Amino acid sequence: MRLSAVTVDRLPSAVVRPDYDRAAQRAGIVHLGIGAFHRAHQAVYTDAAMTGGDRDWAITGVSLRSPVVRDAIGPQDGLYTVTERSADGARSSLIGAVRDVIVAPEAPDAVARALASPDTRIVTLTVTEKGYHRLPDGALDVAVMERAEGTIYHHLARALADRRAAGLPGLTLLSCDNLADNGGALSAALTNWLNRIDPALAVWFAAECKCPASMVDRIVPAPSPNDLADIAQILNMQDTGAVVTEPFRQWVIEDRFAGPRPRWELGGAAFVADVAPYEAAKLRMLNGAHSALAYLGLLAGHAHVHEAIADPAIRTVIEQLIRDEAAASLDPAPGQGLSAYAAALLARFANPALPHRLAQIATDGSQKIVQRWLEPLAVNQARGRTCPATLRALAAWIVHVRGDGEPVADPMANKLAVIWAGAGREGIIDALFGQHGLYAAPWHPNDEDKSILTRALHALG
Ligand code: CS2
Repeated sequence: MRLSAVTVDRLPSAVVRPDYDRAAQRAGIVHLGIGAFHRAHQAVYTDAAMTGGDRDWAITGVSLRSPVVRDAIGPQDGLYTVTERSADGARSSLIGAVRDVIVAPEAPDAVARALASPDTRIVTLTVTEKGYHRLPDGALDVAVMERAEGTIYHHLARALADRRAAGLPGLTLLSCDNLADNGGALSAALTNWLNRIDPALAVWFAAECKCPASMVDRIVPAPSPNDLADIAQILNMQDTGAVVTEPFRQWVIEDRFAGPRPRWELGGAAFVADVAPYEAAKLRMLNGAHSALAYLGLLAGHAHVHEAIADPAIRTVIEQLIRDEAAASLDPAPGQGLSAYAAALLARFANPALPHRLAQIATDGSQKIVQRWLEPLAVNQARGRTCPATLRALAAWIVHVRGDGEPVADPMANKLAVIWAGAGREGIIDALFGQHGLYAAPWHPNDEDKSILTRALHALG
């Protein structure tokens, strides 16, 4: 038996269910990039808002590339479960917020119709760092845009033009990706693109749409076949769209919308005037530590986060990175307790009930290191502080992208391999981070940084 609108009543009573009339809800949200993270995060908050009485915020999910999610939850009428796992046990909830999944390359017109529907007021995005097609300095990679159809900018530009032509209101475009100032980054890149293709549309976009920033947090490993088998035991039926996650979740959203929004606060979201302090803390402390665990952990032969953080040599580096380097680079908001946050992160990483593959976190490092490591390195440098732990992590990434160990899953894998081949171990630091290096901003190593990096490169690689 498989989960669907027909079988849903046969779920065990311990599974928490939404209590609104799913079929009666109109779709107010289009989500670009519907993967496990969205299903365990924004969709859960939206479900809470509708359970709390909000109406017409059903989600149309869009997969920008693969049909996997559509095939997993389409036959289940959009239904799937979220299971929170920790040392204390497991708790499953049924999520009803997703109405439909469109596979963009198969049906670009259906994506355009959903985005240009009068019911749609919000577009949320989890398209990963590389989905923004930015160069290492943050500028839009216009060459890619001109070569390839089907990026977020193509879909959004078409939708905005359709909405303007139909006299419809603008949209709130809400990035939920791990980028610094994700809303500003999306707005700047889209404006750049619109100015190239239709400058009047850029003016309409600026007047009618808003791109609030948001900080999203929940650890959601890609579900493994074992996870799906465990969930089938709990549910007494198959759920091919099931996701497993930790009990913790957090969403801090800049309160700047172009129109109505669901009361995501009913699911625990916080609306604030300035997301930046929360976003920087999350990117540098959680994600920065995650990437460090990934590259140092893989080099030490570990497979999962909870195993790497249990390795005393790695744990020492991670604690130092989080507390003495990442936290030290921040300017926290009043009441934002960084030391409690650090302690909570270390406990979350140690969760033995949620195996999180280091190789998953190691993907796309070229797109992640700026906001996770290079920006805090630059701030600390300006404040006169050296960051041995972050530099050790950076050395582990440099060794990783040489490409002779674990496979390098990264849009810049080839480019990095070519740079390595040309520069060798003597020249690689300058080739990546020197004045004319690949990462021309925001950080260049000083002499002390270079000698720490060089020693670590020898020790690790
Ligand atoms: C991870 C994130 O894969 C990665 O790069 O660091 O997906 C991380 O699990 C989430 O941001 C947690 O909120």
